Amino acid sequence: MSKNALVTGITGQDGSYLAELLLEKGYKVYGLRRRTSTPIMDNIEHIKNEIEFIEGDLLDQGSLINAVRKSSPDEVYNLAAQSFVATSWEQPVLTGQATAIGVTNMLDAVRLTKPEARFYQASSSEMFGKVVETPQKETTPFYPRSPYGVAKVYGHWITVNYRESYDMYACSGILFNHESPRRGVEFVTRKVTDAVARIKMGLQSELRMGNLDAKRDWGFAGDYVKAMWLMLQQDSPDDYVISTGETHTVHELVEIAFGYAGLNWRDYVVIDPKFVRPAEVDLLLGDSTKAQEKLGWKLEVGFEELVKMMVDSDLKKLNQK
Ligand code: NAP
Ligand code: G4F
Repeated sequence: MSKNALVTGITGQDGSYLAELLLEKGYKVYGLRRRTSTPIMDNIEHIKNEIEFIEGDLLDQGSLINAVRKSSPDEVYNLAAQSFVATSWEQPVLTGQATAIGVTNMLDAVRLTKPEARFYQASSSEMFGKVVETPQKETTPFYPRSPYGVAKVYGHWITVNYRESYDMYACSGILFNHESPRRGVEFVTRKVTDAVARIKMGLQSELRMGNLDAKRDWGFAGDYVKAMWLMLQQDSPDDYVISTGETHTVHELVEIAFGYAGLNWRDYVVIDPKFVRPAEVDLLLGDSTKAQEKLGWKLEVGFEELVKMMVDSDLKKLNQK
């Protein structure tokens, strides 16, 4: 018998890779989708006919109950969120409503409608913020540095709380930054690779950026969604860090991306205070030993390969226009 999965955030980067993985595994995939005036489904255009969409929003409890009822899921992946850290200072309340309270709305919809469904919460390394130890692992205390990070800490603990209060199979995946050609263009990796392609094609002359000294543990989204699935296939629910165990500066990212296209980044990158954040997360470096040992999860794409994949994809997109 095939399993049913309900994925929130299906139009996003991770939702698209996870939907592909679940369809490959024979799942019936239901996707929660918000109604938008201009429907953009670039990430899932190629699989949209295989997905059953249910209209809903994390802010609308009734729509979530309806989604769980309609899909009768064996597994629920809660990926939806206001996920851009910089925006969380511009819209802190909305970020709290979607990224924090939205998790309770989803957990409660599952608890009331199909409590035996397995639940995955998309937690984040942003929760470690001003890190208190390096590398960061499951037991590292949180010290969030943005309204987004604060909201994710709430989402993490409410997931743990529902597991402990109601004996639900609920897992929190603490994922470090993961990227791909499907990453939104406002995030730093894609902002850089998109600009490199545009500059190479003569469509852009400079790239304005913020803090080049920040360090991140960047992996490939396609590898990370496999960990989400593995977390829901275990005998008992638990929380796991997913990371590469390598850290790189934004500066290195810029150098590799421009260099790969035969460009010197110094000729194009301009530091603009507009992109510097009110409070920064200076260093993220994860230790995913637990996931490797207990889930058998492993990394396939390394940092340099990832950056080159994204530059190639952005060049290809422009060449097709
Ligand atoms: P993303 O590309 O920004 O996708 C976010 C998704 O959430 C989109 O499908 C969006 O729908 C949906 N969404 C936003 N607000 C919603 C609401 N109120 N109701 C219903 N849907 C809503 O994010 P991602 O990179 O795939 O990340 C997936 C999840 O993992 C997020 O929770 C993110 O915070 C978390 N995470 C990401 C990373 C990373 O490095 N990528 C690391 C750790 C954790 P629309 O298309 O309609 O906007
Ligand atoms: O790509 P970013 O915007 O990602 P950030 O803030 O690390 O958050 C991402 O990863 C989290 C996991 O740790 C997720 F939870 C979250 O949803 C999101 O996916 O910025 C990365 C770094 C920051 O230090 C930022 O200050 O790049 C620095 N940066 C420097 N110049 C810039 C820029 N970031 C952006 N977006 N744009 C710039 O021009």
